[in-house]
Amino acid sequence: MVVSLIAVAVSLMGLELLRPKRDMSNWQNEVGTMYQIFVYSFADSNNDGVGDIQGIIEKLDYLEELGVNGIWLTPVHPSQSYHKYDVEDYYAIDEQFGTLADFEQLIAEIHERDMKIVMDMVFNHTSNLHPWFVDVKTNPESQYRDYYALNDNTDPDFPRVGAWHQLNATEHYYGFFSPNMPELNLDNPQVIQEWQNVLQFWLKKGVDGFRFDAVKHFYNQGELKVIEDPTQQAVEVLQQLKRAAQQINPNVYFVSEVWLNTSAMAPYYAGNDALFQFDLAEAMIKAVNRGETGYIQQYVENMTRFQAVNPEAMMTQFLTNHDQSRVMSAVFQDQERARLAASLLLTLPGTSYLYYGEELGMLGVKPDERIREPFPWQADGLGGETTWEVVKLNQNIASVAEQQENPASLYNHYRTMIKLRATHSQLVTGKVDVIETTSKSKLVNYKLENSDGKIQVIHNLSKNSQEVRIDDVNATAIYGTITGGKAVLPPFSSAIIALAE
Ligand SMILES: [Ca+2]
Ligand SMILES: [Ca+2]
Repeated sequence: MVVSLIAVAVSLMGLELLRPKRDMSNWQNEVGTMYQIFVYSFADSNNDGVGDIQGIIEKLDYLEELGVNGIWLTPVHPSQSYHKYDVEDYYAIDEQFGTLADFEQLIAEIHERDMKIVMDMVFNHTSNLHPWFVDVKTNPESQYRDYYALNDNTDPDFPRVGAWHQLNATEHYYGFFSPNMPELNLDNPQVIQEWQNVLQFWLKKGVDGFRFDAVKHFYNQGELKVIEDPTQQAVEVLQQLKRAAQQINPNVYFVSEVWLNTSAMAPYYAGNDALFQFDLAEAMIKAVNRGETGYIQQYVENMTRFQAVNPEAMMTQFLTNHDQSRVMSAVFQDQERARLAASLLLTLPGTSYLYYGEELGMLGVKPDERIREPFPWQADGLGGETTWEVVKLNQNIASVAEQQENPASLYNHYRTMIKLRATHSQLVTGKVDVIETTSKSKLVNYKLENSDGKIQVIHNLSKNSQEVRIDDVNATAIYGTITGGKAVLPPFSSAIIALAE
């Protein structure tokens, strides 16, 4: 009798009873590793050659096994391009990718795995095929005219610098990236209201956060008649969006692409939880290519700078993304250096983002299509691979299935480091204390401490084996080797050490 009552209770309350409740306020502690999916290239469920939402759902087991805590999807809205950074409808899913029901299923299955989902939001511009812009183009009385940055040619005070395109016989519109991407007038409160509605729509569906595209272009000098402080104006836009988003989810996560150097990008933290550290990414690539140890000091300085703007600033590191040469190409196809790059990325506190395929050592150099090649699931090509473009650079890359079977694969190195991140909270939330970096020996050596204790991280950026004395006699190696009171580091390797004192 008791047993059956419990069974009824479980079935009534669904999974709530069986799973620990997700604490959305704890993004900082829970989300150590994120995975960026370029949707067009990732996984194809219906053999039309193009990646899709059901394909991602089918591969969630893969992502869970890799150990990542969430995914960032490149835009999924209807769009004429393959990358879909020119949106025609912010409330729908591109039919190449599936349906709204597919996307709702994806959200549910992500959450079932205690993972998070971050959507890409392109608010700097729309597609030229967006109904607002089509109306502006075809209707002189359009109510959407003030949604865009228009210029009637006759105003002598309006310098036409930058990317202006012909709207009609007398007017131009601004589009920094392309004529197909007309830029919005973010000074128009109606536009902000539209974006607030879009965010609330997706938050009600259960999305956990947003990655905002091209934020440094929100206010390009010259696109509107008066721009006094482009940084501050962009921050205010994001703050307005945040307030509206928090009405639906108080813990909504905002991460922005502000592709500027650290000092120029830091002020944007006033409107964001997280910003991708482009300078740091470059410094980490230099660390593995040239043995330059300075990235760790840069990380610490960045944190100080960001937290001065926003005390809750989350550190957000990555190596490369869909706009840059892939890591394996950036390290000249050197396997050891690629592994070291992964180790650097995954031993920094905060949220570390991987770009799909990085864990396989995929190659990629521009043009863009070559840094977004189909993901190789199986050597026979029958694992849900996309075929929208011919694989050129990655014909000889070992597939997921092959790398999973090989304990020495790059995939398994990524997996090991991601798991360490998940099991040693200091790697995600520890306070960084740099012990030493010596450019001569090419060693990076730092401690990470939080309420769970202290660990020490050492990276050998050189091609020589090195030893580092560990004073704590009770220290134990979590990763790597300690022998006779010394951490022993082969070339381009790392050690992670639990300290007792
Ligand atoms: Ca497909
Ligand atoms: Ca703009």
